[in-house]
Amino acid sequence: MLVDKKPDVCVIGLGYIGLPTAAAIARSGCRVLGVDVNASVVDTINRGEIHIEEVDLDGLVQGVVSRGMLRASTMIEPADVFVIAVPTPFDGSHAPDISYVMNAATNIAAALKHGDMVILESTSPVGTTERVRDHIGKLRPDLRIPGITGDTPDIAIAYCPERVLPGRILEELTNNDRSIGGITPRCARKALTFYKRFVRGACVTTDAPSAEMTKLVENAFRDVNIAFANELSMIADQIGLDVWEVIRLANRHPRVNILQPGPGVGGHCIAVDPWFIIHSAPELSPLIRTARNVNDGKIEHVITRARALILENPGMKVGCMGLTFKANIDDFRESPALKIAAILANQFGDRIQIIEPYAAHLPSAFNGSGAKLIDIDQALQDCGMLITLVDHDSFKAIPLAERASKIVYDVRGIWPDQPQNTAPLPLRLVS
Ligand code: SAJ
Repeated sequence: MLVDKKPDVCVIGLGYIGLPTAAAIARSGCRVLGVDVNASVVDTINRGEIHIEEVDLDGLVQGVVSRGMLRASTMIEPADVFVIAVPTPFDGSHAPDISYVMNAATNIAAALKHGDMVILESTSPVGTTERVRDHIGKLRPDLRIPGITGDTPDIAIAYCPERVLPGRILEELTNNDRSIGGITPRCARKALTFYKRFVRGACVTTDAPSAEMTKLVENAFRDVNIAFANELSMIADQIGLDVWEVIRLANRHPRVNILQPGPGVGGHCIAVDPWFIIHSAPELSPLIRTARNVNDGKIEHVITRARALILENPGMKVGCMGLTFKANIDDFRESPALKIAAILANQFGDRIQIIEPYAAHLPSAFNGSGAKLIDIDQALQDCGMLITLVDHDSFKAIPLAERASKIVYDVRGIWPDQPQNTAPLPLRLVS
C-alpha cells in the first residue's frame, strides 16, 4: 500500500477539478496524495468513494484508492510535483480572491526541495503564477527561483488551466488540448513532460501570463456568445417570435453558429471568470461587462414572464422543471434555474412544485416557501403549467401527448413540438 510511501504528486484541492485530476494522474502510474481542508471529503476518498457526481469518476477513484495509488489527507506532504486546484472566487465587488491559491503556495513552500515542480491549475487573474513564484521565493530564500535566479533554478513553476466540461470531465481531462505556461521556457518544458503522462490531447507551451489570459478568454468568449442568444430571446419575446426557430434558421448559414438561450448563465466558471478580465481592464472591457449584465438580466426577464403567466392562471399548480446550472449534472452552483424557482416559490408558495431528478431534497433557498419536490409523473398529473428551466434528458423525453394540454413556458426550448398557443403571451411591438 501507498500509506508509508512518499507520494510523487500532491494535488491540493479535491473538488470538481482536483479529484478527477488526482485520479487521472494516479491512473497514469504516479503515487498521488490528494489534499483538502475538508476532513469529511478526505475520509470519503480514503474509503474509495466520491463526494461529487461525475461520469465514471466513482469507478476510477475506487480503483486507484484500492491499488494504493491515491490517498487523501488534510495535510500536504513532500512530493515531486504539487498541483494547485483550489477555488478562486470573487468578492462582493467582483475582485478576484486568490487567497486560497496563496495559502496553498505557503503550505507547498514548506515542503519544497530541489528538483520539485509547482503547477497552478486554478482559474486565476493574469499575474497570479508570478505572485505564487514571488511568494515561494520569499518563504524559501534557500531555493533558486525561476525567473529570478540567473543560474539554473532549483524548482519549476508553471500555469496549466483545466478546460474540462462538467459531465464529461474524465474524457475531456484526457483528450482536450492543454495550454502550459511556464514561468520560464524550461519550466514549461518540465510541466509538458508531466502532462504528457496522462493527457492525450496536444500540450502547447507558452508563458504563464498568456496561459492565464487564455483560460479567462475562453470562458468570456462563451459568456459573450450566450449573451447574444439570451438577448435575442428577450427581443423575440417582446415582438412575439419563436427564438428557437429563428436560431435554427440562422444557423443554417455556413458561418453562423448562435448558441442556445436559457434562464441565464450558471456554474462556477462562465459567470465568474469574465469578471477577472473586467477587473483588470475596466475601461477596456465594455463588451464583456455587458454580456455579464445581459446574462444576469435574463434571470429577471424569466421571472417577470413566469410571474405574469402564473397570475393569469389563478390556482393552477406550476411545475418548475430543473434546478441545476445545466443539464444532466448534480451541480447547483450559481444556478439561474434555482434562483428563478426559489423566487417564484417564495412568492407563490405551495402552488409551485419543483421537479429535479438530481436533488434528494430542496435546497435551503426554498425553506418556508411551501414548495414541494415532486417527480416527473406527479408533475404531469398535478401541474397545469410547466416552466422548463433545465434541459435534462429526462425532461426532453416527455412525449407531446403527456404535455400537450399544459401551459408551457419553455425557457430552454426543449419541446419544439409544443403547441404555440401555450407559450406566454407575446407583446407585439410592431403595429
Ligand atoms: N449555456 C446556455 N446556452 C448555451 C450553452 C450554455 O445558456 O448554449 C449555459 C448553461 O446552461 C450553463 C452555463 O451556460 O448555465 C455554462 O455551461 P457550459 O456548459 O457552457 O460551461 P461550464 O460552466 O459547464 O464549463 C465551462 C467550459 N468552458 C467553455 O466551454 C469555454 C469548460 O470547458 C471549462 O473547463 C469550465 O467552464 C471551467 O472550469 O472553466
